[in-house]
Amino acid sequence: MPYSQIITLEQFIVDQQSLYKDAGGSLSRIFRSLELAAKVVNRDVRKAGLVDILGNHGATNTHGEEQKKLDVIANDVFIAALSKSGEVSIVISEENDEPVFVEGCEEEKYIVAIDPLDGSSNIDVNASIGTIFSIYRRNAANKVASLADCMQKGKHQVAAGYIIYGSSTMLVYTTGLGVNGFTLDDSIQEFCLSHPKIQIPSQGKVFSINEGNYADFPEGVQEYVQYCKAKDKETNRPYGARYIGSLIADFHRNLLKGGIFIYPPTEKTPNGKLRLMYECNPMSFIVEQAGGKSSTGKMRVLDVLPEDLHQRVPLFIGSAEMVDMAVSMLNNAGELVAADAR
Ligand code: AHM
Ligand code: MG
Repeated sequence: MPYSQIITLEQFIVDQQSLYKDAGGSLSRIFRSLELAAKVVNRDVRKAGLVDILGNHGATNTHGEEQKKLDVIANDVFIAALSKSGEVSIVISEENDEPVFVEGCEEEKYIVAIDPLDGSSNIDVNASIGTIFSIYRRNAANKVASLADCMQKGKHQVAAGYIIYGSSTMLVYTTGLGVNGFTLDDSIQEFCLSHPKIQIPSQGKVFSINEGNYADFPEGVQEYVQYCKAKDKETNRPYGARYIGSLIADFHRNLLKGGIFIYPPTEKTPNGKLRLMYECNPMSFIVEQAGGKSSTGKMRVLDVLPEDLHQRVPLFIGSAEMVDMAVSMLNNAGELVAADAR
């Protein structure tokens, strides 16, 4: 592409700034910090096999899971970059039990939630991983930031996005004005607009779910999986099954091509596995902005009022028609089978 046609992330954000509700430049400064951190983490991810940054760090996170070294690095890098932006009063992270209150920024307007390295079990096998972020405005009535400022419904996000460290590195984000994707051009170290105005097809041909847990799925989810695998020319079934085990990678593919990702409640994990604040809310904001849908199976994810920073919710997310169908089967379990039997 000729240099004159390149639109960098920074340029794009400056051009869009007047459209943001907060046109004071604060959000742009936060984005600049996220972009810098993304480049640093990208560099580390790319050399993960070369230097001793693979493997477990020894510590376990809030959820009792082992942290990988790269998780720790990514967490430190994003928190440091966001703290330095001067615009963020609190950073909450999937990897930290407690919120990080940024020193000297107690009165700043923004709160950022991050999953610094999602899908980290894929690091050792060189599959795609990513960073997820979500930005909220603080309650202006409170002079100083507090934990209560973090407990907001996802529909109040002012921006959300992810960076996927895949065969190329991309940053995809929304500020509520549609979804745009930027690919990192290694040669100039800039994220360049490559996927403008992303729209998810209303119907896809792919379903993504960890079918190994089938026996533990609710009846309605089992029925939906059977529906996806059944032959039917008219509706283009069976659908393809694609599951990487890295939410960002599965989500990103479905966003571009159409499809549904499900992490249902199971017997072992009645609220699913994914975290509301760090994974489900940002992805839900993005998918809705791209014309798709997201549900816990009972309600719109973005309407869930968080009770705990690290709470989990079941997730049905992707192409609108597929999510509608899956949720309706979940809630009408047994009826389809009964109807078939008649
Ligand atoms: P992580 O935050 O510890 O990496 O876990 C989240 C990941 C998601 O990326 C992925 O969708 C899910 O866990 C896969 O879980 P499972 O292996 O149970 O299918
Ligand atoms: Mg995660």
